[in-house]
Amino acid sequence: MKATVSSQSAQQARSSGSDLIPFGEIPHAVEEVLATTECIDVHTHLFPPAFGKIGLWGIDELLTYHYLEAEFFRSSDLSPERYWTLSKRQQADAIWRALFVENAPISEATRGVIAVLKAFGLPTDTPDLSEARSFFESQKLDAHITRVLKMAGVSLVVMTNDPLDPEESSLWLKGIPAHPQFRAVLRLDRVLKGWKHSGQALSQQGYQVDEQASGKSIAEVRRFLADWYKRMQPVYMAVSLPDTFQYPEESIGNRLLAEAVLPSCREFRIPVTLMIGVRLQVNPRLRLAGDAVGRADLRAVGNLCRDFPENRFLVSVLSRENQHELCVYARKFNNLMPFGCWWFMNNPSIVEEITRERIEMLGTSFIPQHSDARVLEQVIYKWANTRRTLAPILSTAYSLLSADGRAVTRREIKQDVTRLFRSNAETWTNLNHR
Ligand code: RAT
Ligand code: ZN
Repeated sequence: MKATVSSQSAQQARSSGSDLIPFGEIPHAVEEVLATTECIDVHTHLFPPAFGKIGLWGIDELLTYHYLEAEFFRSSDLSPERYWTLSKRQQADAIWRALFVENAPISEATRGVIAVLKAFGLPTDTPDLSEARSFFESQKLDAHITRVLKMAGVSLVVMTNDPLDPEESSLWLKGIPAHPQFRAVLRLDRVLKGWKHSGQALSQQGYQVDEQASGKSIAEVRRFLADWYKRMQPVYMAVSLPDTFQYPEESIGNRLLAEAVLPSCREFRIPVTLMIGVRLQVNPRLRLAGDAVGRADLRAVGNLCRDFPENRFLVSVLSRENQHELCVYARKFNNLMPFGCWWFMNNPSIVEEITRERIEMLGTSFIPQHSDARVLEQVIYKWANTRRTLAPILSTAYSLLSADGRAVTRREIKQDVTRLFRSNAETWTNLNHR
């Protein structure tokens, strides 16, 4: 990765001494740059209005976020089976009561709801949700999206789009109007991890594949990827992988990855995103909230980066124990871009640790965060938290640099934050080519 923006002007400013920041003013300068630099959210589960009900927003969705459902069952006697029979509104009421009224909402996910309510000037401590509900019900979605993204300091949102989800694929097949602030991602979990079913689904879409993915199946999967590439114009292809993921290893998924997905990514000049470390459904009673984490063997990442030097890999790992190793692999392979503090990692104490480690080992050559938002308004608190956590980390980095003998300029800070929040994503994906 090369430094991208305005390094010449930063050097000019440095040599004239005009823009140098006095030591004591570094924290303020960093905060100011973080607050005024819009970011690209490289992985979310958000959708623009054209996707209808698939796009989640509003107070009831915020409260029934699966991160909160997992916490709810720790503070309520209601069984999951009973909970799933309730309406969305009843579920939200039950969660509000258990986690926000009967207990102080001090966990990361509960504080997030409070921060969203506060951002809209709504009450944060009422026994019921009526005021919040009438506020959200009165919003027009298009304008609300624009407002929320502005409040979050997000200029562009990258979605997660599943070509084998019947509800979603029928929308794509009819044709979806492009939205200026959303970009697609071709998500391939079903194709790479459940060939038994997905092979049949591909057959139903007219591709001549067989159960073993043999014969002309690989060529047909490539045709499938090419058709969906044309339809979605995705900025990358993506898959989430279990902690047991190995490469090389003989499996249909690995063959499809090596012989279909990676060649297609090369052809379309887009990266592949690997999200590694999920232990699916350790408690199926909790449904979406029932997944856990396991430490992965990152030799697989090293092997892929080495064997496919013409491919670019965006990688996020779910286990805390894998984070340092990922940085080391990124130092060995410049076709590897670590990104985000994913899911169970997205807590301030862990984000802080991971981000310090990444800066110390990689400078600014990584993408520090994505929101993973499933409900629109979550971008408000998730990006506020990212900026809040990054501020002291960057201040410390520049203060150490200054103490070691080199003062920083405001432009250098701007350039670094722009690289972290935008340019790394822009140069790695085809975000700007549409
Ligand atoms: O963080 C989450 O919401 C998880 O449920 C997953 O969706 C994960 O982010 C993924 O994209 O697989
Ligand atoms: Zn996700």
